[in-house]
Amino acid sequence: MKTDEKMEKLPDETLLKPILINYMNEIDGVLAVAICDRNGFIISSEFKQQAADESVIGVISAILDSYIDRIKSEFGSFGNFFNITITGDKKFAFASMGPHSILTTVADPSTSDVELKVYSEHVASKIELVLKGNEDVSPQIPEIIKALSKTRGGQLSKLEGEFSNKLILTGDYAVGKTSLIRRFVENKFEKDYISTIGVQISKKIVNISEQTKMNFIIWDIGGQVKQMAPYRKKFYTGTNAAFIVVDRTRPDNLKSVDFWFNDIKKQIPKDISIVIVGNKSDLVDEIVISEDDIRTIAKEFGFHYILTSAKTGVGVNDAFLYVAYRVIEIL
Ligand code: G3D
Ligand code: MG
Repeated sequence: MKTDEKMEKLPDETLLKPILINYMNEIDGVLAVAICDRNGFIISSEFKQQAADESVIGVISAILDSYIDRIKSEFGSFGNFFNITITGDKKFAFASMGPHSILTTVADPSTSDVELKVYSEHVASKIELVLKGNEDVSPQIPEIIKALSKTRGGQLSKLEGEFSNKLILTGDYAVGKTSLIRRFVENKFEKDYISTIGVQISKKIVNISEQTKMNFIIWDIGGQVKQMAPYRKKFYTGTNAAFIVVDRTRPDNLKSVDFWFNDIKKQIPKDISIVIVGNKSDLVDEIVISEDDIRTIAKEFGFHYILTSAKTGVGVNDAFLYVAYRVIEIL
């Protein structure tokens, strides 16, 4: 591993560092974090004070070197993955959410696996966005991630199995429902278009862990579904989770949360996982619905929210992964 090469090719390090530092400080047991490319070259790293020991980077390098070949053969250059290994008296978590990088986290062995997984997938998604050239990636960890990381008593083993999740996207016309789905299903992509009912169904299988698959069946409501009563039932039947998508640049759009929530409740008697998705967050100058506004209404209704941009990809993986985890818990 050539750690000495890291400074030369690092135009993005000023954007990466705050993300790493924020992440490291969020979980007590984390001692060090490093971003490598898919060949194992270290792009950026950070250490907690008590672990400010250059030997840690040596250990990361050594472990990654032996791990990289396995990653390449198992996942190719594109597959996302997450893995935890215990070596000596340290826990190592590896997460990759795209072709550019692998996030390695070195933690105390007592650190919760779920916490490591949920946070490092989130952070690895952000790093990919930065490496793709996005400059407006916030280092803040959204509350949705914090809430998720506390679930399951820290045990990933409880997640084993193959799961199916019918997720519906609700929200007014042109808030970005179709764009969010496109962004999420991007690489592995199968879709059926059922034009007769004005609804588009997309599928995507996500490997939650080596033992766990989530089969997303995503229903995209057409603009006319609001009026087409006979089709609404079909749209809602068997749903496990819903997004209520809001366009943050439209002054009155937050009011529609009430409409869509009531609509969901009328059609689906059981409790399902609902997330308010505050979309078009990239349009900074046009935003009229603040995070505070969304947080307040989410609290009122008792569900979580996330800020996204289908355009840049910010928050999109988080939104979908959140419902994946929640649905596994509910099932
Ligand atoms: P809908 O499926 O909810 O009706 P669409 O919405 O996904 O069709 O999106 C409506 C418009 O908003 C589209 O623009 C789309 O490109 C845009 N859009 C969706 N999400 C975002 C986002 O996060 N940021 C920005 N800047 N634009 C977004 P057009 O111009 O094609 O109508
Ligand atoms: Mg649409």
